[in-house]
Amino acid sequence: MTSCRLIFPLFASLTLLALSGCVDLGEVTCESDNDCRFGRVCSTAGQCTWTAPPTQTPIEEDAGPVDAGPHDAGPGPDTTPIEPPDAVSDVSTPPDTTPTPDTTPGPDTTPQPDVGNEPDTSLPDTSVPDAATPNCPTAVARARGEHESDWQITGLAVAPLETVSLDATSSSGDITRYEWTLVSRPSGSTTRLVPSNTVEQPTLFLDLAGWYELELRVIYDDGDVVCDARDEIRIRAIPNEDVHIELTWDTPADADQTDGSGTDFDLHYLHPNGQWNNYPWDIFWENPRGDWGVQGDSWDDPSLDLDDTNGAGPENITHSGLENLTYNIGAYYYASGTLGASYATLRVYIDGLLAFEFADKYLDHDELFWHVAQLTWPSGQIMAVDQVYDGFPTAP
Ligand SMILES: [Ca+2]
Ligand SMILES: [Ca+2]
Ligand SMILES: [Ca+2]
Repeated sequence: MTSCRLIFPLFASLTLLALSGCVDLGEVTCESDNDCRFGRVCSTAGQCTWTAPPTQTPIEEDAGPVDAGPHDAGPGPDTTPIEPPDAVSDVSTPPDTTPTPDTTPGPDTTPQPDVGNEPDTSLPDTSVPDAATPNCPTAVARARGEHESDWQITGLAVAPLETVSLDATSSSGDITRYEWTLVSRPSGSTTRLVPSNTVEQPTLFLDLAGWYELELRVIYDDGDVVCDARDEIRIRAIPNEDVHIELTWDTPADADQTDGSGTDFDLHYLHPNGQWNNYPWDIFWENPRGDWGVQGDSWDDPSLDLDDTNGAGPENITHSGLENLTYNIGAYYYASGTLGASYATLRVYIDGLLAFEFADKYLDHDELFWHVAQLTWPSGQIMAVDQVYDGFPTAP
């Protein structure tokens, strides 16, 4: 009959059909429960019916007639319902997922210690500079001549024998130290930074004509972190007289030619009217200035601007407004002490430019006179003489 499909289909699928599919229950009507089989009872309507409605009512709705129907035929209902589709994917995935989790944790755990180490090592690296990061400095070197009020940052041109002021106060950032370096200077120069090369504003005496290159280094150094910056500035000492004569010397036996003891050379510049080592026509340490040219007019007078007595020089004579004459230039090795031989160098600048140089003239001992050159004006021509005398010669 149709009772199994029309009445409690799911219950049937869970109980009766589990035995052998749909069963003909036989009776249709009843007068008492005895007329009904399979544990049914006789209803007040006279029909055999189940006493207990299926307790799986919700399942009954979910299972639906369609699903329950086809599965009534076999034991499948228990195994097939939902599992197959799920199982299919489950079955297919296990081999796939199994190794996956196996490998996943592997790489997961492998990188973990790595990742754990990396931040451990990197963190302190980044944290240290972060914690102690200074404002690293920038360097600005400036210079100013004796007669100037404005600082120069790229370069400076002044006359020789000026004392130039240097300045690092325009540098910025955290600075714990200054270092000035006299990178280059004219050959024979013995100048140095005063009072030292580690102050913010040292000075530099330009003892010779030519170029002076300085480097400023500003430093931050707290013992752990060091950073610095550099700047450079060039200073040119340009003679501003018609004639500028320089004498320097190098005495090998003098271990320190910048200290207070050393050899003594004297520069001589002779007017054709005079004799060596006599004034008023020879300009030297005893006669540092003479009234040449127009009498009473100092503009055309030569002058010894620098006299050195303890090693290396320089000595310096300048002269403007020359008469149209030939002048003589010489050097006398005045005193060697116990230091012996020395090498003398003489340079002549005309209108600010180097016109003549005689370098490293060897003088074996003191009290030798070296007649170096003749200067003819107004041509500015300079001729080397290069004669050495024992003492001063009586005539140029
Ligand atoms: Ca010395
Ligand atoms: Ca001297
Ligand atoms: Ca004069």
